[in-house]
Amino acid sequence: MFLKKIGLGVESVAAFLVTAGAALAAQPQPWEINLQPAATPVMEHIEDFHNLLVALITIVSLFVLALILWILVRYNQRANPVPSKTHHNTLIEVIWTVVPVIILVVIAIPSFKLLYFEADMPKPDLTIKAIGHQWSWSYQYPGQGDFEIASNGLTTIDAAAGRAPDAAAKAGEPRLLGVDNPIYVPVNKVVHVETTGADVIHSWAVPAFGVKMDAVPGRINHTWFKVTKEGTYYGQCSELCGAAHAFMPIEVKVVSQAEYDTWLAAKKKTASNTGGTRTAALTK
Ligand SMILES: [Cu+2]
Repeated sequence: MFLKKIGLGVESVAAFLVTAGAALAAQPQPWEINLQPAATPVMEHIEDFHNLLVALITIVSLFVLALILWILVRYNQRANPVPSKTHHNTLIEVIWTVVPVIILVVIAIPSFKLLYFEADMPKPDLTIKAIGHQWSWSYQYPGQGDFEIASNGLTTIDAAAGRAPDAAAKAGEPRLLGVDNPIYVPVNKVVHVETTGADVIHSWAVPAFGVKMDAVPGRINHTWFKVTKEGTYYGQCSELCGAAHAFMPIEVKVVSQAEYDTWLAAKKKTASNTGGTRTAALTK
């Protein structure tokens, strides 16, 4: 309850500070100072934890500021010409040891709860495999059709340098976030994500899902998400992976089960193994 109250407080202040008309969107907004709206239970927990920390940091900072101001006013040379030679005060020493310990325990409990919640994947409804390449993502849907789709960013490094047109604007997609071939997942389903890298370490991250998992060559990492709202969600590679690191975005369309089934059927027929040759060694 306490958390929820603080959460609401922080969010409404943030909403006021940003803009009155900022719509909910799964992508960064101009002048945004808060986290992107949560689309999964994991991200809701992360938000709660973040709000608790912001409240604690604010209280501690204001308290320290008040102490400093008090010292400046009360104990400056003019106000206090004869300094006290007191040292050691058992009560104060106990307080300044015990109170920080209590604060750390208050932080540790929800922190561990969150870690376990993230690590405890419910029984997955489907698995997707995200493979990071220099510099794009490709995806496989193990057990749901033997296909692989390549997902290339629409804003290229050449477009950003002014050497080529930016296809993102033309496609009605946000700059640096839109891709030519978004992946689809069904709403309210537990999606198990496997990540790996084809060349160097990348990281598959979608902020609204509360998901960020390194994609390491020769390894499979696991994470999961369950999106509760249909929509388009954007993320980016979050491990510095080379010159075009900023140009390998992630776009996930969260749709109804029926729409997902239609997409999957179409992909099974048409998706060529676009990334197949590059990742053949990895998929065996
Ligand atoms: Cu990368």
